[in-house]
Amino acid sequence: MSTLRGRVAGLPEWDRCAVMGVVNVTPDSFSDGGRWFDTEAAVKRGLDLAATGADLVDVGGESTRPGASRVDEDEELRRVVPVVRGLADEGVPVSVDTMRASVAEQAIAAGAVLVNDVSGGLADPSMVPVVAAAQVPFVVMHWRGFSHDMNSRAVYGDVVAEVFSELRARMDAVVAGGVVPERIVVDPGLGFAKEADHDLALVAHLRELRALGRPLLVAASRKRFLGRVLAAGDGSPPPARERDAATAAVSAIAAREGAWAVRVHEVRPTADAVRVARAVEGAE
Ligand code: PMM
Repeated sequence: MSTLRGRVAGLPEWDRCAVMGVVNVTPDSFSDGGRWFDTEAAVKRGLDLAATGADLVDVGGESTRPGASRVDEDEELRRVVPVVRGLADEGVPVSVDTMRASVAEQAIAAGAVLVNDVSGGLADPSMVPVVAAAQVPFVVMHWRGFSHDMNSRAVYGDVVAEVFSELRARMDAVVAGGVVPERIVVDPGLGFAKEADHDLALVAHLRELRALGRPLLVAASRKRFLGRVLAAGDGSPPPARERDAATAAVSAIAAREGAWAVRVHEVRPTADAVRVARAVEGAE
């Protein structure tokens, strides 16, 4: 079982694909921006997600939706650190979603057990040294540049092969920077410098990404490619909050393909999906 999904040093080992619930402490994330934009509401949301079946809660203070501009550092710290502390104090395993080393460092001090950097350490040269020194697990996501113009970078000949080799290069750089391989999680970065067809191809070929040799995190939740799959006859996509059943469908597929974890906004349908996938696996 652990050979299928892999193990991440420093984190519990679940007997199925883990569920990471999302709390975006932002006014502008594309799927849930503004809903948990004060500390108390955000902590409560995280506790609810844990109670509904989240194994980890991912706390972020910067929107990475296409076109988004960056939040300043003090504001990101102000948003994220008290929420991390509030959840960690309640015993929830917290991951921090940030591209800034200072935010990662303070979140770790406040109790975060994992750093989820959508830039895989590229956005801030201090990130890898901070993660290496803190000896916490690190999510290395496939990333080609900041959100403000990432759509222009969605150009691939063979998206699966290119994401694979770019992730391998990032993993090597992160290991060279002192993070031990046993603490690395890889993520194809669905929706980041990718069109819907690229995202679908990556979901179809998750098994190949497992050949990177590290546990795989898949974050499809409510993303644009699902909007396109679900679009009405006139091409208009359903709003983000009406994509949770589609998200759970991807969670079941990802779990069957051996993903270590899936990152979702609405936990319950995905918690059910990964349990079904586990039961089917047990019946093989
Ligand atoms: N996507 C978003 C934010 N954080 N982290 C990882 N590891 N992988 C992702 O694909 C990812 C992420 C953007 O989605 P959101 O703003 O709706 O949370």
